[in-house]
Amino acid sequence: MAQSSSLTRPKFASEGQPYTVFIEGNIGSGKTTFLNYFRKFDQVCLQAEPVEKWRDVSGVNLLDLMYKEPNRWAMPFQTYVTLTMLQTHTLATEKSIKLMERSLFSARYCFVENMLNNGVLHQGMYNVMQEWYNFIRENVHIQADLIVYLRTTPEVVYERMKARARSEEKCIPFEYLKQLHELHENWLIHGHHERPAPVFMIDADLPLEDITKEYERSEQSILSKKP
Ligand code: DGT
Repeated sequence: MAQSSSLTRPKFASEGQPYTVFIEGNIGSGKTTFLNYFRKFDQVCLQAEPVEKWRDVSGVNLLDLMYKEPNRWAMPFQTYVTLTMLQTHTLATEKSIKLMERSLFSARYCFVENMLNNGVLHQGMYNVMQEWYNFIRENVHIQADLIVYLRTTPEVVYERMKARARSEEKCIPFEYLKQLHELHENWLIHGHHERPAPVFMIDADLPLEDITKEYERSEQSILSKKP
C-alpha cells in the first residue's frame, strides 16, 4: 500500500501563545498609556513597541534615518520593524494574556501602504515586503484574539505629538498623521484589509482624566477574554 505522506507542518510558534490583544491607533493616540494601565494585572504580559530598538540598532538610529532620508531608509527600516514585530508575536509567555503595542498588520496595512502612496517605497521594494508578509502568514502562527483601536482625530494627535517633542518626529507634518489616520480607518473601520480579530473601539481623543472609564470598559473584555 502506498505510504501517505503529508508535507504540511505546524506553523512556527503555534505553541505557547496566550490570548493576544493588539493595541492599535495613530502616532500619539495613547497606546503606551493604555498598556501601562494594564501593568497592575499579574496575568498580563505587556509588550510595548520596540521603538527603543529602532532607535539603536547597534548604535544606529534607524527611526531617525527613516524620517530624515525616507527614500533611502524606509525599506531597511520596515524590514527591521517586521523582524522586531515577529519577535514579539512569537515570544512565548506563561501569562494567560499578551497585550502588544501595534502588530505586523498595522505595519503592513498602514505604514507600508502609506510609504507606497507617498512614493517613498518604490513599487519593487513594496512587492518584496508583500512577499515577506505572505511568507510569514503562511509559515508563522500569529495569534490574534482582539484588536483595541484607540480612535483619534488627526488634529488631537498632532497637538500631542508636538507636545511630547520626540526628536525624530520633529519633521512630521499634519498631513502625515492625516494619511495614517485614514489608513487606520480603512483597515479597522471600513475593512479594506483583513482584520485578524474583532475590533474594540475606544474614543482616545478624550483627555487623560476622562479616558480611564474607556479603559475600564475594555478591561472587562480583555480580562474575560470575550470580545
Ligand atoms: P502612543 O503611545 O500611541 O503615543 O504611540 P507612539 O506614537 O509612541 O508609537 P507609534 O507606534 O505610533 O510610533 C512610534 C514611532 O515609530 C512613530 O514615529 C511612528 C513610527 N512607526 C511605528 N511603526 C512604524 C512602521 O511600521 N513604519 C514606520 N514608518 N514608522 C513606524
